[in-house]
Amino acid sequence: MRTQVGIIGAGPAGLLLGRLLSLQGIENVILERRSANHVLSRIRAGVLDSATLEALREAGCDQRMNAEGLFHDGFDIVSSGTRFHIDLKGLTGQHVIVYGQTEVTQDLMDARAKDGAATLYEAAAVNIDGIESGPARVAYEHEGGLKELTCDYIAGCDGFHGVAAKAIPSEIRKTFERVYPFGWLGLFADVPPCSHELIYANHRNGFALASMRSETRSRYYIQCPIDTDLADWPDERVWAELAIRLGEEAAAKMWSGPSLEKSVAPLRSFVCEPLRHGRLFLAGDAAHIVPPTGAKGLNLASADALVLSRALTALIKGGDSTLADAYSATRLAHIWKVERFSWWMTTMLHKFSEHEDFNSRIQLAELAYLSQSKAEQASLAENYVGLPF
Ligand code: RFL
Ligand code: PHB
Repeated sequence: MRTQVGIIGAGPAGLLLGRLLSLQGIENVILERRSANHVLSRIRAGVLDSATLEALREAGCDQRMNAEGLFHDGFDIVSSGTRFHIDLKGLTGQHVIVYGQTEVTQDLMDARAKDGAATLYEAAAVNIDGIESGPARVAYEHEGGLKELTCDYIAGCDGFHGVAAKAIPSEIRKTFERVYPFGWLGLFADVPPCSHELIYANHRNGFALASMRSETRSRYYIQCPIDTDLADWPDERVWAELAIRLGEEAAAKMWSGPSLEKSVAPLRSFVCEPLRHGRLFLAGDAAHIVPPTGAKGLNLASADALVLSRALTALIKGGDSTLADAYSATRLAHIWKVERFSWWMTTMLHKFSEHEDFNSRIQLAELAYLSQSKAEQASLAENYVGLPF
């Protein structure tokens, strides 16, 4: 099989890129290791910032998000039993939209089906070749056989465990990583949220987050040890711990119910440099991971897809390589700012030590300062709604 752009991965990065290229008349094929249903069933991001809003608008896939998404003008932080508000709208003039990654993915898959663009599901890329000399080739396993996709360019949108980043020679590829000493236990339930906006909590038992997917569906998280066995956390225990960590006001309004999904996710910061080598370009989690505290992973993937679609369009349709040559540096300048913000939110809100040590006092001082300083709130807010890129 031959195409102009071979895309590995049908997560948000791959699907957005594919749609934006199809709108420009550029032929592309997506190879996805999992089934469409599996991709659609992964409950992940929920908060969309300006990057995803812009990308979905440009992709013509924002109608349902605008109709069904929840527009949030702020969120609350609870620290030492005190709850304070971050007024995103007042501080930046912008809002975020709560609309699940599963819905974004569904909308992009529907658009792709209408475009008639090819997606091979249960097709796992196993090897990448020819990115320096061309033609670029992706070897993949599909329907019991080993096949090959030949393309002008390859977009590695295959997430953190993908194969694309590893095709950049090790003497060129440099990675930066921080693994946090805890995870998030997430619980999804068919109950109304305990507040009309999100609540992030720093508690001596650890971090907690109250989020949602709609007026009737709640998404909650608690910080937990990385080796947590879900069998030790029946729903009742999770609800009880949420009530403690989120504070009395939230607990009084909290509806509990059976979980529809419960899982533990690790927290990691990771960047792979550069994002381009020859005919291979990386986008999304394949190139970088942020801990979810700042709600930025999907939004970074959207920004990558938007910038990459413009670069590939100029290259393929206009023969102009300026944007493609600048892709890695342009994106890394933004990515590192978002890495910093996600690390900072994580550091400020999680419990790192059993002891009340220097770091935990600094953390409390930071939260007290944040609760009082409009200047620090403005800094948080402009990062949360999405920095320009
Ligand atoms: P994805 O979504 O992981 O998609 C990559 C796809 O590539 C496929 N794949 C392969 N296909 C073919 N051949 C191979 N060899 C392949 N290897 C892998 C995979 O099957 C998969 O379908 O990456 P993408 O597209 O870059 O999108 C990134 C986002 O999914 C991710 O950053 C966010 O979900 C992160 N995230 C959040 N981001 C936000 O912006 N806001 C949030 O509120 C937010 N909350 C979260 C999150 C992530 C979480 N977890 C579980 C890590 C909350 C959580 C709990
Ligand atoms: C979510 O709703 O899944 C969510 C919201 C905010 C975050 C992370 C995850 O910071």
